Amino acid sequence: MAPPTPPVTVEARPYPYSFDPATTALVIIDMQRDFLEPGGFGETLGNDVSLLAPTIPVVGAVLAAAREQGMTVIHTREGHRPDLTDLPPAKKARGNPTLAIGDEGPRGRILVRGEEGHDIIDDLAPIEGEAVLDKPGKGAFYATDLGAILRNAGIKSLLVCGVTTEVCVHTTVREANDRGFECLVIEDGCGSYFPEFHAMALRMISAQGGIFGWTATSAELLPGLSTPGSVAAESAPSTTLA
Ligand code: C5J
Repeated sequence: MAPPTPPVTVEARPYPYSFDPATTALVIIDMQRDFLEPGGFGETLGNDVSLLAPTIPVVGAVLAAAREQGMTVIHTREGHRPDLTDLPPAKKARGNPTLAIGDEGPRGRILVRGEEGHDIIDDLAPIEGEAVLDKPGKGAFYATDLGAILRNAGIKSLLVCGVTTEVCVHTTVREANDRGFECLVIEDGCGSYFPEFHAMALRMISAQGGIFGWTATSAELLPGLSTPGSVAAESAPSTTLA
């Protein structure tokens, strides 16, 4: 029997976060062309998609480290069935976009499964053995088998990154928190079209002693992830309100 993996401890907010890579999954939220590249859903809503570009190398580095550790990796994609039967009329109508969900755009039908725009960007393409989870909503647990996948793999903790911080990342972290998972959100591995929402969304996670979980930068996380068993400088748990 393999010896138990020692926990990794990283500096984080509101206090250091410990996790065992063997029981931790990296969950990458919606790094799709529709959100990150011109001509997709994000842009049709009037957003500047270039604001999300800095997340790409960060998520790439965390993904590489997680793969090296043999961690469970989950990719999610927000989108709908081609017949749009899983698209609530309220979601289709909202946002006053130049192109609505299901309309033909430069990268295929907007936010529709199977279309070029719906897929994950090339830089972060999933590899064999990594689950790709299609979700019709903002949260990755809603109407998906994510809970079953994590439970069956013995996962207790999540490292979460992706876009956008205050929408799909936040909704997923809230859902995960209510299901008993410990979540660390990778600050620079998340992005928003609204920098102020990004900053506040991160603060909301770690506020009140970590009401939804922890946040850390990739610089804080990666050294521990590259050498499991390493322990970042330990400091006493803080109960300071953010
Ligand atoms: C949005 C998402 N922002 N992936 N989706 O509509 O955050």
